[in-house]
Amino acid sequence: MTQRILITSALPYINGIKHLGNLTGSMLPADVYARYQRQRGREVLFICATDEHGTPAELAALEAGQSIEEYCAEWNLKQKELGERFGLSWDFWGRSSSAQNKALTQHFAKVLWEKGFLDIRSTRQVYSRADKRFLPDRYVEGTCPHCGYERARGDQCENCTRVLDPADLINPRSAVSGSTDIELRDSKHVFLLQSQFSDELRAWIGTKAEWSGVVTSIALKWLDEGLQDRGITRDLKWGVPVNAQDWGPNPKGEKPDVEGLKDKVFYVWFDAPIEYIGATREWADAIGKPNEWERWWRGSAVKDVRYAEFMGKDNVPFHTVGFPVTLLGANKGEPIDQQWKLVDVIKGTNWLNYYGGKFSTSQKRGVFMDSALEILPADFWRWYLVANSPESADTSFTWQHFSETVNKDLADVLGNFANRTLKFAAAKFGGVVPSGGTAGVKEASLTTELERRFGIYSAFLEETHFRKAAAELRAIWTLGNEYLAKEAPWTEIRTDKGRAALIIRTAVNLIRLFAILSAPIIPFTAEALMRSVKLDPKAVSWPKGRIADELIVIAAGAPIEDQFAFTKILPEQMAAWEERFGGATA
Ligand code: B3M
Ligand code: ZN
Repeated sequence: MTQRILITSALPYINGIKHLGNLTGSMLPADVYARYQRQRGREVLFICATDEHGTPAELAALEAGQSIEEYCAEWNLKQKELGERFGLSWDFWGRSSSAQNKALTQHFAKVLWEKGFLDIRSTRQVYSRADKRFLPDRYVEGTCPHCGYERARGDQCENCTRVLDPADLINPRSAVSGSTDIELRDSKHVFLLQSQFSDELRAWIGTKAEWSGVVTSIALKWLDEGLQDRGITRDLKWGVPVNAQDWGPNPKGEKPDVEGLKDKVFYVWFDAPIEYIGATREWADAIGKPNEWERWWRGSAVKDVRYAEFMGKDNVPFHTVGFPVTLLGANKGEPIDQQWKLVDVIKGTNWLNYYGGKFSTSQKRGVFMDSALEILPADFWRWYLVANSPESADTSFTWQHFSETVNKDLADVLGNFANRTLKFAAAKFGGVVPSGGTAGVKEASLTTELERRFGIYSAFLEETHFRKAAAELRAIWTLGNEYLAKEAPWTEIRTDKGRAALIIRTAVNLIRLFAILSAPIIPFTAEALMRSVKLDPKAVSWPKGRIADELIVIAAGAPIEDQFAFTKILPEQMAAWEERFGGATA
């Protein structure tokens, strides 16, 4: 097994605060995986960044009365701060508008052109004279020719879901200004010849047996429908400029139409995945080792790095087709030490809904990262979102379900176990780990069961099945609770103080073990648990040997805290939040 693990989560778009659906689909599972792999002692690089180009960012900046540069700089920092407060343990948080990404994006375009995988075509684009700009399809509005809906967008009618072309719309107008002073103009654009890669992609996807069903089926659906060549440039100002003047001749000996391609930028979905590499380069520059990024992306990385990508299912096509074509194209004819690393594992998640409907940034529907942290600590959310991760099907958030899950699992099972143990030790053993007694058959069977579940739990984490992993972790905590309830040290102490001491010593060691095993999912709670038994909160290496050895780490005489406090969500709080965020009525 390789020891170098590269992890990326889909790059959150720059325009504002992300909702819990965004968090649970990409950033959170990537973090759980990164934390787990670090605990295993593997070399991990966990990269994320804001995705900053494209029209929505431009329009958001306009609305905020800021320059696009100011707007992006501000929101990049805000998103970073919120992510860190959620415990997202990125090794680097970059920006797709960085100089590093610009250089790489332009590099890939040049290479792809010179290898014959780009084509320049003339297209008809909507130009708004009032706005003095070309309009992307979705910023043209008009009446749907199929159903008569008056606010259909140029790419699709929301009402009847038919896919449209802006030219189909009746009474077309600019969604930016509302102006009807628009026309179709010819414009040159660069196309990525994806259609040439169908067979190669199919063969490549065929080797990925470990991908989840939703990822493979979405990828294959695109291939089955016939891969279209894709326009990778746009008539915009904000983005990576098309550098056609730097391109040499293609294999047919043709030079690009430099004049026709001036004033264009690359399409945001072309440069955004390249930012995975770009951000790695930003990281390498930031740590003062400018060549270090190559170890993760080129040459030896192809074999020695295991690369995992995390994303919501809507992003799957771009990661199973678009980005791989960029890399496969660039790799064509290159020796192995010049090749780019392609992804090994794609983890795609289904939707987390809010009361059965979509979380929506534009409609402000659902719970967003900032307000979530305003009302509760990060681990409440982390636990709920991982334990109910929409891994095999869409799932629905409700305040009721959220409160029940968190209260039951974190307070009644985990928190209560730690608290009862510490309180009893304080009351009966002077607040230190008591000596006396020897482990017997009860401890042996506890250990056997822990060992078995620990193996399953580790395997689920390794395979990125986090929802199942959380269920297994909950079962592990329950073993502790059951042990305490059955062995009842509060009864034993009346007749056999040594036995009671042994039970509490075992339970204190279980607090440490539970902290270590919980750290990937609820890192803040894990630290608090470690502190409650007066251990270094960061000393959470994954158990390597037998679980029995983990249960004798904290020896008799060691000092411990006298309680472990864990808040519960009260019914009146839940009712207030339901009201504030609009539960079923949202
Ligand atoms: N920014 C996700 C989105 O906004 C998109 C992901 C890019 S990953 C390279 O839907
Ligand atoms: Zn329609």
